[in-house]
Amino acid sequence: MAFSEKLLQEILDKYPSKVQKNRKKHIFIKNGELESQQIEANTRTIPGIITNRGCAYAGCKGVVLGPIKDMVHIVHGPIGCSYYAWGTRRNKAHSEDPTDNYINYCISTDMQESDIVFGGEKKLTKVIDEVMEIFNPKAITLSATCPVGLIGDDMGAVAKVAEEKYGVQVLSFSCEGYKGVSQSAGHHIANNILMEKVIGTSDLEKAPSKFPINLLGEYNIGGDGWEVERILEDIGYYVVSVMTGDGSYDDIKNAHVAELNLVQCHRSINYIAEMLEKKYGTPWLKVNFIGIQATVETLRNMALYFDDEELIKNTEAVIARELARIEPVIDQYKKICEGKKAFCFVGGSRGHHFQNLFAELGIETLLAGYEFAHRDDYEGREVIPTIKTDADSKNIPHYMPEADEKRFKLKISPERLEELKAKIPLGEYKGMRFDMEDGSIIVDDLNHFETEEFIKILKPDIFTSGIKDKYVIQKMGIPSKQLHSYDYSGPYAGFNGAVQFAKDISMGFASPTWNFITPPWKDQPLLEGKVTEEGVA
Ligand code: CFM
Repeated sequence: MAFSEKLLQEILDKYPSKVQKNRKKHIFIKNGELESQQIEANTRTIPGIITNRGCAYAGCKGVVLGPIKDMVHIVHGPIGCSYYAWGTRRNKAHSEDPTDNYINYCISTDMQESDIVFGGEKKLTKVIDEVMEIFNPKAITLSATCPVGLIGDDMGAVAKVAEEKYGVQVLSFSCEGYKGVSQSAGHHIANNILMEKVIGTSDLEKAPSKFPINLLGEYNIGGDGWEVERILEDIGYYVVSVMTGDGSYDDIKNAHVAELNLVQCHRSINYIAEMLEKKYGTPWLKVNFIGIQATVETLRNMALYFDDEELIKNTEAVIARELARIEPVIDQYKKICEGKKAFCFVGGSRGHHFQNLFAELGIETLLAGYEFAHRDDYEGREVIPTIKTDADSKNIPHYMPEADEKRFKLKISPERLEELKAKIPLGEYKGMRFDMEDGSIIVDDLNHFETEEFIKILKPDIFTSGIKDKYVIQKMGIPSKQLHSYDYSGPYAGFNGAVQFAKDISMGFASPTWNFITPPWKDQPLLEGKVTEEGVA
């Protein structure tokens, strides 16, 4: 069923007028005839609406820092902030030296009432002492949770004393959960400090091999990063660092020697990409390893950037070999998937990236959105100068380094850069809207009420989202695939990942389970009502 402005209005009509006015700005139906369609994003969720969003601490410690395997990540806060972030993101890591891989640990200061009343700095110092005694890591991060900011513990001072005492880097992150409006604030905070204090701190002046690249915004969920590295190394690239999936502190220190930065998740790491360009003159390329054609295009764009005959030859050889291997398998799954309709709602970049994979399997994306992305992730980076900073963004520090006098080096000539920019997304991201079909719906910070309403009208065959709505959706008789954690599966990136994804969602479609579920609206009378300013009508 095609969606219309009228149907959208019917959903919105159920809200009180103030809420309706607000939510209207977060939803649009793509209309390619309009040059621009502005969306409101990265603004505070209306109090009372239970949003899918996380917090600044989740974005900083959970998303960006957590996957760095050889640093110990200490959470300063009550235990719940640690426990509920422990092991759920599936950012895999392995290490040559298993004693230098702390990924499975959960380390918290376990603040109690007395720490809140009398201050928690002493306890934090004690935990650092214990961590040094037990693990003796090469570096530590400290992440603040909400109460730390409220009581004013000086984590920076504790970190400084510990650094002097132990001679290892102790990085302090003021990522109290309430900062900003979502985990997006935490990404920015983590990006700033990694850039300021870690990246470029090694003595390495030149990469040890040809075609050195950094892979930014790839967190190795379900092994995605490993599949991408397999392909890149097969072609002949040298991966200096991955930020931060299966990431290593020492590798991140060397990131300045790369000649190109690849940006997979634009939302969480575009800050570092920009800062690396400013400080070292390294351009960044928007890549996408989700989807077969997207992967192929990314590999060709990279080869074009380096413009090396051998590399181009290897790229084509790897593409041809991989396609010959996976296409017959994908074709089998396509028979099951063809003609299906999807909703795709994820955090900040997957809501866009997975649409390619759906399209390749013959699945149309009817509705997509992000929990916490910014306008540029929907509308393209050209809107950045027009984005107004509101009060919620003002407590997130903005950091931009100067060019490094010794190490700044243009990797390619300005003329060549301009020439390339016309062909490949160098320093450019066009956003989700650009790739979506006319008539499809784009929703920012989708909530549970809207989820149910859109499902009832459009009846998708699959809904890819997260744990917070998975079971509501499945009880409505619709298969739901988690695209944050990939449930228990993965990888979904690259060539092997595309096959795994096709297999997993085909199983979802083919399962007879759905025949045994009767959605509530099929046999229960529905109470229809409106919430108005005066109450329930
Ligand atoms: Fe980037 Fe991510 Fe995402 Fe993200 Fe996340 Fe994630 Fe995500 Mo969950 S960094 S924005 S903060 S791609 S944890 S690996 S799946 S919401 S769409």
